[in-house]
Amino acid sequence: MNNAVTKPKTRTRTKVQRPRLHKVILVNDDFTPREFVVTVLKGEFRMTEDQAYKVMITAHKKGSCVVAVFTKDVAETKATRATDAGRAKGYPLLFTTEPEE
Ligand code: TYC
Repeated sequence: MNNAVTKPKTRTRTKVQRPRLHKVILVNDDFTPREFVVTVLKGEFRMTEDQAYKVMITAHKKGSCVVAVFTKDVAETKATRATDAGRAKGYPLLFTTEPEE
Protein backbone atom coordinates (compact mmCIF):
# COMPACT_ATOMS: atom_id res chain seq x y z
CA MET A 1 0.00 0.00 0.00
CA ASN A 2 1.29 3.41 -0.93
CA ASN A 3 0.82 5.57 2.12
CA ALA A 4 2.19 8.73 0.55
CA VAL A 5 0.07 11.73 1.33
CA THR A 6 -1.36 13.05 -1.90
CA LYS A 7 -1.94 16.70 -2.35
CA PRO A 8 -5.36 17.78 -3.58
CA LYS A 9 -5.21 18.59 -7.27
CA THR A 10 -7.54 21.51 -7.05
CA ARG A 11 -7.24 24.54 -4.86
CA THR A 12 -10.23 26.28 -3.43
CA ARG A 13 -9.97 30.02 -3.69
CA THR A 14 -12.28 31.73 -1.26
CA LYS A 15 -13.43 34.99 -2.76
CA VAL A 16 -14.17 37.63 -0.20
CA GLN A 17 -17.18 39.63 -1.31
CA ARG A 18 -17.35 43.06 0.19
CA PRO A 19 -20.89 44.28 0.86
CA ARG A 20 -22.13 46.54 -1.89
CA LEU A 21 -22.24 50.16 -0.82
CA HIS A 22 -25.26 52.38 -1.24
CA LYS A 23 -25.28 56.07 -2.10
CA VAL A 24 -27.39 58.56 -0.18
CA ILE A 25 -28.66 61.16 -2.65
CA LEU A 26 -29.99 64.61 -1.80
CA VAL A 27 -32.80 65.69 -4.14
CA ASN A 28 -33.52 69.36 -4.85
CA ASP A 29 -36.92 70.99 -4.32
CA ASP A 30 -38.21 74.56 -4.54
CA PHE A 31 -39.37 74.96 -0.94
CA THR A 32 -36.86 73.75 1.65
CA PRO A 33 -34.69 76.66 2.83
CA ARG A 34 -31.01 76.31 1.93
CA GLU A 35 -29.88 76.84 5.51
CA PHE A 36 -32.17 74.06 6.73
CA VAL A 37 -30.68 71.63 4.18
CA VAL A 38 -27.21 72.56 5.42
CA THR A 39 -28.28 72.00 9.05
CA VAL A 40 -29.66 68.53 8.26
CA LEU A 41 -26.52 67.56 6.32
CA LYS A 42 -24.32 68.65 9.24
CA GLY A 43 -26.44 66.86 11.83
CA GLU A 44 -27.12 63.58 10.07
CA PHE A 45 -23.97 63.18 7.97
CA ARG A 46 -21.38 64.82 10.26
CA MET A 47 -20.35 67.33 7.62
CA THR A 48 -18.66 70.67 8.21
CA GLU A 49 -20.50 73.85 7.23
CA ASP A 50 -18.32 74.03 4.09
CA GLN A 51 -18.94 70.43 2.99
CA ALA A 52 -22.66 70.71 3.69
CA TYR A 53 -22.96 73.98 1.76
CA LYS A 54 -21.18 72.49 -1.28
CA VAL A 55 -23.46 69.42 -1.34
CA MET A 56 -26.58 71.58 -0.88
CA ILE A 57 -25.62 74.02 -3.66
CA THR A 58 -24.74 71.16 -6.04
CA ALA A 59 -28.17 69.60 -5.50
CA HIS A 60 -29.77 73.03 -5.89
CA LYS A 61 -28.05 73.63 -9.26
CA LYS A 62 -27.98 70.12 -10.72
CA GLY A 63 -31.13 68.58 -9.25
CA SER A 64 -29.40 66.08 -6.97
CA CYS A 65 -26.08 65.32 -5.30
CA VAL A 66 -24.48 62.23 -3.77
CA VAL A 67 -24.04 62.92 -0.06
CA ALA A 68 -22.03 59.83 0.99
CA VAL A 69 -21.87 56.04 0.65
CA PHE A 70 -22.61 53.50 3.37
CA THR A 71 -23.69 49.89 3.77
CA LYS A 72 -27.34 49.40 2.73
CA ASP A 73 -28.78 49.53 6.27
CA VAL A 74 -26.88 52.64 7.30
CA ALA A 75 -27.67 54.46 4.02
CA GLU A 76 -31.39 53.72 4.36
CA THR A 77 -31.52 54.71 8.03
CA LYS A 78 -29.73 58.01 7.43
CA ALA A 79 -31.82 58.85 4.35
CA THR A 80 -35.02 58.18 6.30
CA ARG A 81 -33.92 60.21 9.34
CA ALA A 82 -32.83 63.16 7.18
CA THR A 83 -36.06 63.08 5.14
CA ASP A 84 -38.10 62.90 8.37
CA ALA A 85 -36.27 65.96 9.75
CA GLY A 86 -37.61 67.94 6.79
CA ARG A 87 -41.10 66.47 7.07
CA ALA A 88 -41.24 67.42 10.76
CA LYS A 89 -40.90 71.06 9.64
CA GLY A 90 -43.35 70.66 6.77
CA TYR A 91 -40.66 70.66 4.06
CA PRO A 92 -40.59 68.29 1.07
CA LEU A 93 -36.85 67.64 1.58
CA LEU A 94 -35.95 64.22 0.13
CA PHE A 95 -32.99 61.88 0.54
CA THR A 96 -32.98 58.67 -1.50
CA THR A 97 -30.60 55.70 -1.72
CA GLU A 98 -29.32 53.58 -4.57
CA PRO A 99 -26.71 50.82 -4.84
CA GLU A 100 -23.29 51.81 -6.13
CA GLU A 101 -22.29 50.21 -9.45
N1 TYC B 1 -33.79 74.80 -3.85
C1 TYC B 1 -33.97 75.17 -2.47
C2 TYC B 1 -34.19 76.69 -2.39
O1 TYC B 1 -33.90 77.40 -3.33
C3 TYC B 1 -32.76 74.77 -1.60
C4 TYC B 1 -32.52 73.32 -1.65
C5 TYC B 1 -31.26 72.83 -2.02
C6 TYC B 1 -33.53 72.41 -1.34
C7 TYC B 1 -31.01 71.47 -2.09
C8 TYC B 1 -33.29 71.04 -1.41
O2 TYC B 1 -31.80 69.25 -1.85
C9 TYC B 1 -32.04 70.58 -1.78
N2 TYC B 1 -34.67 77.16 -1.25
